[in-house]
Amino acid sequence: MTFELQAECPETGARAGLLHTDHGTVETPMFMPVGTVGSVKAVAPRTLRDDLGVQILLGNTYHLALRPGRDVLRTVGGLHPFMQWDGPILTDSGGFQVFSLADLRKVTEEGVRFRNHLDGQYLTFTPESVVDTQRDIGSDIMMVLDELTPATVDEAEARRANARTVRWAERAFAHYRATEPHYGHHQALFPIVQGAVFPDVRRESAEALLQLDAEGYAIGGLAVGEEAEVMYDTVALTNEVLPQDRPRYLMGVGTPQNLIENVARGVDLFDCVMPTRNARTGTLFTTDGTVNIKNARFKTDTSAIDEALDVYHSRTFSKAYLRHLTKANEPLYMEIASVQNLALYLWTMRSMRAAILEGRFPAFRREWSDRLVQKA
Ligand code: PRF
Repeated sequence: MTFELQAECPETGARAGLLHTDHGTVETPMFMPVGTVGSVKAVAPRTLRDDLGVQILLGNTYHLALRPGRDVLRTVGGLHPFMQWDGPILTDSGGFQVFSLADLRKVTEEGVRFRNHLDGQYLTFTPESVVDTQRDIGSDIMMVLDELTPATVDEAEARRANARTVRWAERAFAHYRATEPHYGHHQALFPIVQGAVFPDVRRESAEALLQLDAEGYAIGGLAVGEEAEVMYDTVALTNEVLPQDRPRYLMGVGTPQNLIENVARGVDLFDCVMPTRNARTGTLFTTDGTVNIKNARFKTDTSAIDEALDVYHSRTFSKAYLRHLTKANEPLYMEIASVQNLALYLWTMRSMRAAILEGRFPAFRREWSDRLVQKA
């Protein structure tokens, strides 16, 4: 995997680049739709690629290890052929999901033991086992197991958890370097910077992980309840330590405004459930701002969902029709709303990339950062 930096905004930290993987090139900055169990909910891979311009998907090791499980994944040749997506795939390690989904868990130096949310069986994830599972999945970018802390931790606890995350990353890399991919394509491994909102712990984390000489770095532990400005400051100071010539991935972020503000601070890759999850509760992200389509004012609104986006679903169906489908709980509403929200996210990323390459990112940011989250 190689990362080619193409342009940097002279006034902000924004960058445009190309991330070359064995499954194709990702134009950065880029957003990765979440395909937790091997499907972006309600949207087929062809729509993602051809209609939306999606270039890379995210999958979850935690869910895929439980179902369909490692034996099935190995037998079918990994996730790419199984789900009929031949572009790049990044998998999260399961660290975050164990902390948010499993009901009982015990973290030791060895790893994390937990009762899974599907059948209640006890399982253990270790830094080594999650690399092995991601080898079975065949993701192009694998993530290390990390220890998550709640938003409320104090500095001493953040330092202790981060020290363990660093030791786990060292074990993951030793195992990674001692094992081979199963399916012939290269798999990168990214460590995850933690340290909550404490500048010194963040810097210690990033500096320690630099020793691993990884192909890219992730920033975790943010968007867990802190103020947006605190997230932005933490991203900015972390990116001062991370190498210029490697991609930076901010995990689980965020609103369209969060994407713009973090690109301005040097982030290259994002993933978030927000566009697809919020679609299923009726929240639409549009070029006119954010709305809930169930609102009575859309009852007879025959205007297109989002005329400004060059996407079939956005231009063809009316707001009144999507409101009706949503209120009637008709399955088609999920597809239309998910496609609209992903279209807006992908449009935002493409627009930022073009603006960075053409030297007008600050103007784009001024025009759109607030506008995309305003109530339309
Ligand atoms: N670690 C991992 N996955 C994540 C996060 C993290 O900190 C976050 C935090 N926003 C989202 N997904 N492994």
